Amino acid sequence: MAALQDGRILQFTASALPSCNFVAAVWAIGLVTTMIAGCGSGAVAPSSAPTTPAFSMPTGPPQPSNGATISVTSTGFSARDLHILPGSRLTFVNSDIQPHDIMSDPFHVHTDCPEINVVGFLTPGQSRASDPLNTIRTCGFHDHDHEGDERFHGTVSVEAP
Ligand SMILES: [Cu+2]
Repeated sequence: MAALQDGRILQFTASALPSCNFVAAVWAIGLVTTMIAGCGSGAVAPSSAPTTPAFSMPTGPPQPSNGATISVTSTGFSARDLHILPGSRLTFVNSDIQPHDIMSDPFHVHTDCPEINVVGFLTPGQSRASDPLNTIRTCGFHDHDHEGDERFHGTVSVEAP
């Protein structure tokens, strides 16, 4: 029984190899490249099997909201990419046990969006809102005590509805 199975395997192998070798030889000299796929038995796997990558529909930019609240903890701002409607405010809540000092960018000079500078120094548990942000633009803000730390830096885009 075992001998019979071995015989079948040998017979199959012997008949399969020459055609594969022939196709490989033809491919090697560059005459026919598409014949490789016909060799079968997976001996020559297509190198570029088409795969369909997971594709999600683009969701578009975030819709601006009527103001936003950001809490500050020892690990930074709870939100660092905000989109609000013109005329609305950012409210900062100090949820830390340390004070934080909320200022507009740029670092050190704080001149970009003075509306944010009114938030300023917040003791633990304290909160304060910015002035209304009326101009369509993007403002950077940061904790002045953590300048250069990305976790304490954010941007708010004031966008038309
Ligand atoms: Cu600063």
